[in-house]
Amino acid sequence: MNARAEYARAACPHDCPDTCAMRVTVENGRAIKVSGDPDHPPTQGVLCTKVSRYAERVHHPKRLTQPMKRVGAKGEGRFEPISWDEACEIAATRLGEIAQRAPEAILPYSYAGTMGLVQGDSIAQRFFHKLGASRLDRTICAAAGAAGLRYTYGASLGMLTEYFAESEVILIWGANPIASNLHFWTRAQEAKRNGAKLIAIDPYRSLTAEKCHQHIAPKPGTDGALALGMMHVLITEDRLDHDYIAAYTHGYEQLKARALTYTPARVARICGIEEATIVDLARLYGSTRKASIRMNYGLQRVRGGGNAVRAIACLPALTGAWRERAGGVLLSSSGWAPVDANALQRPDLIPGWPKHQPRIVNMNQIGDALTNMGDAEFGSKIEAIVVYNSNPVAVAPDSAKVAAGFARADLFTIVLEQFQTDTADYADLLLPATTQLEHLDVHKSYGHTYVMANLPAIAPVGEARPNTEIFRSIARAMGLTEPALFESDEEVAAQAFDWSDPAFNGAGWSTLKDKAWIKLDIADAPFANGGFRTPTGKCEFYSEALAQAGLDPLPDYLPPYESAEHAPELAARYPLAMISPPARNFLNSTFVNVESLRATEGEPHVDLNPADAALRNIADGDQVRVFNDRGSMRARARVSERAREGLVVGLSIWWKKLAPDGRNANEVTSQALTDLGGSATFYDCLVEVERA
Ligand SMILES: Nc1nc2c(c(=O)[nH]1)N[C@H]1C(S)=C(S)[C@@H](COP(=O)(O)OP(=O)(O)OC[C@H]3O[C@@H](n4cnc5c(=O)[nH]c(N)nc54)[C@H](O)[C@@H]3O)O[C@H]1N2
Ligand SMILES: Nc1nc2c(c(=O)[nH]1)N[C@H]1C(S)=C(S)[C@@H](COP(=O)(O)OP(=O)(O)OC[C@H]3O[C@@H](n4cnc5c(=O)[nH]c(N)nc54)[C@H](O)[C@@H]3O)O[C@H]1N2
Ligand code: SF4
Ligand SMILES: [Mo]
Repeated sequence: MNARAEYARAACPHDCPDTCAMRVTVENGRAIKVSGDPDHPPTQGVLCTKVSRYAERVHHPKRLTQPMKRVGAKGEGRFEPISWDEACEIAATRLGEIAQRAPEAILPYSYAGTMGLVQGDSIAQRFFHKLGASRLDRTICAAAGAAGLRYTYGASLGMLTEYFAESEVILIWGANPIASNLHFWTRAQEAKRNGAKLIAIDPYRSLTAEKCHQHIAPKPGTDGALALGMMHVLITEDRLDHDYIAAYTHGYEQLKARALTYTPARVARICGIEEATIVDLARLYGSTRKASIRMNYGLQRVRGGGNAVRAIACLPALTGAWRERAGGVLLSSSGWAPVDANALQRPDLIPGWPKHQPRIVNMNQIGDALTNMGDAEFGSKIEAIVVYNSNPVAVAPDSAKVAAGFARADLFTIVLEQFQTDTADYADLLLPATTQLEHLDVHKSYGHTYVMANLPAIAPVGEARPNTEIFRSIARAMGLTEPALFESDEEVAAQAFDWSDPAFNGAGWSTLKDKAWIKLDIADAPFANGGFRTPTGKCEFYSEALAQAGLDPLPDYLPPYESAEHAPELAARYPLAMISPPARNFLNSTFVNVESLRATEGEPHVDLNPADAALRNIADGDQVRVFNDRGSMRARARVSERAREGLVVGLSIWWKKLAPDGRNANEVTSQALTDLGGSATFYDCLVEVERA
């Protein structure tokens, strides 16, 4: 508890670009209120609905408070309490035996249940590295976009959120900030009040799209073509900043040749929108340098996601929008924070490193990895999986396979959780984890440029332990002695960043701990004079690195795997494109079990266009079955123009066991990977819908 105030200072741990600063009011050892810190500029005193209810989640009657071992069948969710000593002994014996014989048969599986650098990636990674376990490619969300930015700008870098408020034109592209990036929306509204024009580019009329001046609804997965079509207009009408292009970009002539093949007429056919819409959009975008783009990850969950991000990222370098602090692109700002990943994760602990590199399993293919590995083709079998900060049985694609994998009788499964999720039901050992109010952490943000500290506000609930402490306990039970495994959370936090980086201006861990956040020192208009982190130091329209990898060095449009263009036979059987973006009151599958928030979402729905509904004799409010060759789910139909023709939208991600049919949207999504980065393709998914 902060000595100078009646509240403790915390950082929101969730996978959300806003990384809010929170004030926690504590009474008699219980958190009774969580509110947004008015002093933290990005938070401006406001939390979203979900996290305003955080005390309800932390002290929820169904919090896991004791270690447990499975007594029922896998998936049934029946457990009995055991002591921590017994739990660690079981874990140590099984993991120790496997590690001695076949370390790569152990797989850690984690994502961003907490974005904290300490409870996310530190002691856990060190522990698995020390064992020589398989490594996880953490690609379920943003890997295509990250690769797109890396090949274009050199890292996940973008505009500073503050300055969107000064933009004259804002494209909100594949993003739904009212649901998923609230504090950006505040900036966009400031801009709107100052006269800016807001345009949403989204196949779905989202909560955000309906509040913009214009909503352009292309078919999902066609954004790369739209960006190239805009370039066509910018080039043929000479709405370019030739000086910027000459000084700070690489490969303009090649990009020009590519873009000239994307005539507005061709792009209109690909995207399913009017030719004039493309031309007008490009003209408006090219008419001012104070033009900004808030891209978000919604547009990169398709085959061509990496290329689409690359194409869009080229736009402000063509028009010179990067010269203005109110111009440019923001997809992620996470690359501005100088995280010291090697210090946190210690890959050097891997036996034989760097000559020996344990295999990498792509987390999007966990269904195949758990069910097919052990066949010669797929490498040796996964014998143990340790899940923390993630709920793969609900969130990973091709869910029937994921569940089948977790149901394997011969798989040893440990789940570290706050709640008994769909995944927890399959655990052999279910270990209670603390929440953000109970442990220490440090954070960077992917939506602003502050780093944050989170200090514990209350003692752990029940016998819950921080992830770090759980891995320290198992390591101790295994008899491991490597000192890096036993560092305290604060010692780890102090190593999370490279404090010598000029962005810190001399500040260190003690400053961060004392002040709760530090604004990184970054130029207002970061690329006004170039300074990209690519090999050429320029914005790389043409990427030599891509060429060397045998990939297309220029951005292009790749039709979705599951589209009439790419798979006409599949499209004949399954003519509707399904997307399953976040519901406003859930955060991925987190909060689905908080009753007040689930009540607001009601029940699983799918949005359908009236034309598609009529063709299938479906009325608003009917129960429908959504299906393809991978599986099916049920939902209540909402028939409206929100979904463009040919589109089905199932807001997500429901806990399967809290849905009436025990299923969610991931029954139909696929394990196919994106063009760049090996990301998931949740929104590249053809289905059919029928009345149930
Ligand atoms: N309330 C809430 N907030 C969240 C989350 C949550 O679950 N709930 N999740 C968090 C996480 S992990 C992430 S990654 C972000 C995700 O948030 P965003 O990055 O904003 O991404 P999505 O919500 O996946 O999609 C945003 C919009 O893109 C649209 N979209 C889908 N496919 C396409 C396409 O092909 N092209 C275009 N142009 N648009 C498309 C969707 O209809 C949706 O309205 O939000 C974070 N914040
Ligand atoms: N159909 C469909 N599927 C999707 C998406 C989609 O848009 N559509 N979005 C995808 C995206 S963008 C993402 S990022 C993934 C998200 O997938 P996940 O990262 O798995 O996110 P959550 O479902 O929120 O699950 C996080 C879990 O971590 C737990 N947790 C939180 N903090 C801690 C902690 O400190 N310790 C431990 N041990 N556990 C903790 C929470 O209780 C929660 O159950 O889902 C993906 N899946
Ligand atoms: S989920 Fe996002 S908007 Fe909500 S409190 Fe956390 S960081 Fe802020
Ligand atoms: Mo995500």
